[in-house]
Amino acid sequence: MVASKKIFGIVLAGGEGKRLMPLTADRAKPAVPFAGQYRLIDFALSNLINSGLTQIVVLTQYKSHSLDRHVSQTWRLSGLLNSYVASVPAQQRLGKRWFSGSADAILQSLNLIRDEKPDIVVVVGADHVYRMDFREMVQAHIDSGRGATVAAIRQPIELSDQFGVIQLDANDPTKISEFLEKPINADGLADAPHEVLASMGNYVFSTDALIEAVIRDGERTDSNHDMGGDIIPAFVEAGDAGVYDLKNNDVPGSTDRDRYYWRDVGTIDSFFEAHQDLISTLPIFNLYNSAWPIFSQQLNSPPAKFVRDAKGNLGTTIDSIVSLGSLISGAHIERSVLGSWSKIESGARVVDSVLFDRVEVQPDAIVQRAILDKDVVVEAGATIGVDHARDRARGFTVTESGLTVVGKGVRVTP
Ligand code: ADQ
Repeated sequence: MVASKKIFGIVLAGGEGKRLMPLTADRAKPAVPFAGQYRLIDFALSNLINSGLTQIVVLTQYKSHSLDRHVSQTWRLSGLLNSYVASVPAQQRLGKRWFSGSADAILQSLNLIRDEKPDIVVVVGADHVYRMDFREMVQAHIDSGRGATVAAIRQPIELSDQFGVIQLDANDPTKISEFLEKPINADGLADAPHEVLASMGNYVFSTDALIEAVIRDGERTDSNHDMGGDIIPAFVEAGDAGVYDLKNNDVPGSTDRDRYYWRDVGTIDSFFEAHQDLISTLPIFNLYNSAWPIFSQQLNSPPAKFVRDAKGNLGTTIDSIVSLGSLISGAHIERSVLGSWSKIESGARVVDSVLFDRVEVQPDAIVQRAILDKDVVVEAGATIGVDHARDRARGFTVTESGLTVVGKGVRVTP
């Protein structure tokens, strides 16, 4: 590990993800399926594991059942002494209350840090798609001698109100001089007026500095107990926060195309766009980089199978990702991502869509520009995404950009 320091990982996974409804109706945002075989949290956890961290806790609270199950079933670091990824639900150690914010989640989990006595704590969000080698960020943190280091990436200025926006010290470009959490107005960068430097919600702390900061924050009545809103601004005020720009990160196997990729898939539209990238011929984010694998649940499933239908009619599948266990017979699949155990039958069309696990599309049904949650059944001849007024009338979510989202287990009739 970096300079023989002991490093502890905390994944903040308690967020609700309201803007992803109905996909977060009964799962936490980090448990939302992505790219057929993954959950969003797999990206953060893969980055930490590939960076050599072996002691990682996942702090959960909101609708955490499927997240806890996924973490315990998938992320078993068995065999290595005292190596673990442990899902820790809110334990109400400091009284009968849930985490009031991400900093409170850490405050209520200090026993986990104290048990391990690390030198460094890496704190990351759980709902972004990216690759990052945290060893390099930890080294930069150690070299800086500061208490906190914030990972950052340039983002379009119009997204400022979704991110912590960083201003750098004029005399020392590694030091943060101002940190505004989700400002309505932000100043663009001197060399790129249409961009800001945004916090990725990933932090490296010296352990003592983090413990002191969350305890002090816990005593304040004027704090929302939020990492981005309260803890980082406190470090900045004390002149003790540095920045680590993702552009300096060199992940093994990455290319110039995907080195600077990071997506907050926090809305239905951004979630959909990230999938459209994956199925393009030359995607920006390359799932096939085996030098920095993204790990996920290993399903004990048969391979995906593509056949003509029983009458001999051919199907076509192009520009798509199809997960294990799927059966496609005489159907047309285009620019789509299909989850495990998809069943797409004769004459059906699935175009520009994202299907979660075990979706069934029966003969001659049409699914276009749609996201179907797991266990949805589209009955023979039914359509989704063809008539938006009708989709809304049937209780489906239709976004402004015209994507139809059908919640878990719904049976769609013609
Ligand atoms: P947001 O993502 O909007 O902004 P938040 O909702 O606090 O901030 O979520 C951050 C992470 O913490 C997520 O992974 C979420 O699941 C988790 N989380 C939220 N509340 C929690 C709680 N009570 N207990 C445990 N975990 C919780 C943050 C930063 C910004 C930064 C963006 C980048 O605050 O400064 O720019 O991330 O997307």
